[in-house]
Amino acid sequence: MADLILTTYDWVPELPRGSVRDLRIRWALEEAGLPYRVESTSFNERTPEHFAHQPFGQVPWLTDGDLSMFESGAILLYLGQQSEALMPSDPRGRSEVMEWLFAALNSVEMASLPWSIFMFAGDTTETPGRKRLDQFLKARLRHMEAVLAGREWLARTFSVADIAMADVLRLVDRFDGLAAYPACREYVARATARPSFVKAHADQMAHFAAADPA
Ligand SMILES: N[C@@H](CCC(=O)N[C@@H](CS)C(=O)NCC(=O)O)C(=O)O
Repeated sequence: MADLILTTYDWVPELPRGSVRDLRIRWALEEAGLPYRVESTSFNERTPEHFAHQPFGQVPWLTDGDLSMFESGAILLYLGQQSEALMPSDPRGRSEVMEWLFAALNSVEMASLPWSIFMFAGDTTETPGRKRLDQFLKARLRHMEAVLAGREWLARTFSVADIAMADVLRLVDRFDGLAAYPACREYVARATARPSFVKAHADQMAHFAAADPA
């Protein structure tokens, strides 16, 4: 039996399927060829056991024997330390991956997530706050466009930083927010064409579909 156990919800509504963050972890596990299995926790009832693993009642979390870890970025770093396919072991290579992993979550997703919450809700009302949010995201995308125009992956080779960044940008692309940023779009297409992503995505879709009422 695999020691690595990834926990996600047993079911989610249609809208977030394909974007639930267990996908980042599935993607990394597939990329590294690490054996793992997936377990479910109830979406409708957040139990005390759920909060013991994830204090916000969210998913994903990963257990490795008696170690339990939440936050997709932390889990990606943990897995990165276990496979050169996810993060190089030399100090320079490792620091490049770490800085871009944090940039994905703390500089880009920080702007893209509030934006996508409005998009998920279908709210395009031009309020002053919304305008500021659009500008905030555009500024981040403009800089990412310049970076990605000059390189294939964020660090020397494909890494957990790309898993995080491509997943963050993928959600923006879902709402056509990358239309003016061709290098970002090509990067997302390049990353999501990897067999590891294709399998991770299909597995997540199948996992939630299996729990749909017949
Ligand atoms: N920062 C956390 C965010 C986790 C998160 O937002 N999980 C979502 C699914 S993608 C969730 O559980 N949403 C349900 C909720 O917040 O109640 C991470 O990256 O792991």
